[in-house]
Amino acid sequence: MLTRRSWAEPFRIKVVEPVRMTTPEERRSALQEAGHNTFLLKSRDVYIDLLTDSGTSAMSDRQWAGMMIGDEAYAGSESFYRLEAAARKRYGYAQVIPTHQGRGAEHILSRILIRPGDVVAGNMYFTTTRLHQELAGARFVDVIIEEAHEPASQHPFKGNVDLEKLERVLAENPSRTPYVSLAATVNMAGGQPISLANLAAARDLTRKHNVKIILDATRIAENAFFIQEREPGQQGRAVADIILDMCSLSDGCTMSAKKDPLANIGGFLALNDPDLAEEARNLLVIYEGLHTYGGMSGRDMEAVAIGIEESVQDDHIRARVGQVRYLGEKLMGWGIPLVQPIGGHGVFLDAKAFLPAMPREHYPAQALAAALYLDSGIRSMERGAVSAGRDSETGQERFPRLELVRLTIPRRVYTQAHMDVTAESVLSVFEERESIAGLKMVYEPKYLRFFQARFEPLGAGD
Ligand code: P70
Repeated sequence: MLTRRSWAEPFRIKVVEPVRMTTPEERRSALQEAGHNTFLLKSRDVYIDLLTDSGTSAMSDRQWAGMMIGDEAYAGSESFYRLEAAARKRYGYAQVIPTHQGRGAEHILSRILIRPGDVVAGNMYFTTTRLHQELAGARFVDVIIEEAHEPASQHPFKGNVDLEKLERVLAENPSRTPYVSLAATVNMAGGQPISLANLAAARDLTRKHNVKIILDATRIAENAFFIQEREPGQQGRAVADIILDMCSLSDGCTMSAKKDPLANIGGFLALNDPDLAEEARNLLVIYEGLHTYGGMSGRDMEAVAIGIEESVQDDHIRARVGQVRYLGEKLMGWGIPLVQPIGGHGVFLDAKAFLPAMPREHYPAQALAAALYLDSGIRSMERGAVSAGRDSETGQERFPRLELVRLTIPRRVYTQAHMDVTAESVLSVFEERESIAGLKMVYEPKYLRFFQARFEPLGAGD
């Protein structure tokens, strides 16, 4: 008897992009040239690119057609009004402020809401989000539940806020907490969702303290899918309706349109308060562009507007998360240590469990990402100590409990056979894991060091 129905894609392929296969020698020299940092590899040297799901989606025929009708007027572009209408309809906020990408929105938001000495609480940090909060003078406090830091924990909503921790932060910093920064899903925890009930409880708590909630809605459709699947009473509801419920429990959001909304570039800040929106638009014209383009071209805005619509369809999101889960379950079946449950946008290998003998100071996740590239030309991303960087006050290196390698799946780009090849390469690296050497950092940039840092393998004498 057939007991399960597969998640097959609700599309067929019309255009393909050839990729290059490389030899082990070519990969060895490419890796060396890149300072053992997958961010510094050239795309032409990569076979399956799982660095990120950001700006790497395959656009639909409708999005490409929309590009042609993009209105490139400097002011009052038709494409902006279509983007504004789509964002209002699907996320429910009154004010939509376009930005060149997510961090543009984070910058403007941090500047209008944060005063030096403030505290921002959130469900785990994200690199660019926290840096903008810190640059505006705030200190970030993590209030995610403990389970989020444990790769093997099966908690269905590892993105949830620990309400006691949040209550403590709010009580200890009266009128110094401008907003709580909540991500859906939580990238650094492994693409883990927050539940509607937890979000509602956080909303009740922050209301009492007169504190706003700002969502990072970058992957909210994936979060809504998990709510539909796992949260009592939510089965049978449309993902689009769950997204609207989530947004209604907040005062605004930042969005990177390079993820959920299936565009190659773009983003926005959305707010309900018209006065705050006015302040934001004032800064926007300095840093991003006029309030009817915010750093995007007309055709980009058109692609985002259409992408938003496509991203909230149940069939789309089921197949998207289904593909990620296919890869994760295959690896789990072979005993590869990874973050469970499988997240929305990628499979996160647990580098500490993969390389248990390697000290944290030798950057096991960075070393594992390099080894995987060497094996097969698959590019992944370090999400551990290198990403966490240094404490902005003490300058000490931060060693987060999670030391992960992210295999991030671009939307609508790779096939099931690509997932099989990826899984097989991870298995072969796992079988040879004793031979993986640790790394030392030989160049460290001041901000967001993971993007451009360089490493050298440690020899027997180090
Ligand atoms: C990734 C990308 C971007 C991102 C995000 C969340 C939850 C905001 C943003 C910023 C790109 C990236 C960024 C920093 C380090 C590594 C990779 N995430 N919030 O690959 O949006 O990139 O448009 O400015 O995930 O996860 P944007």
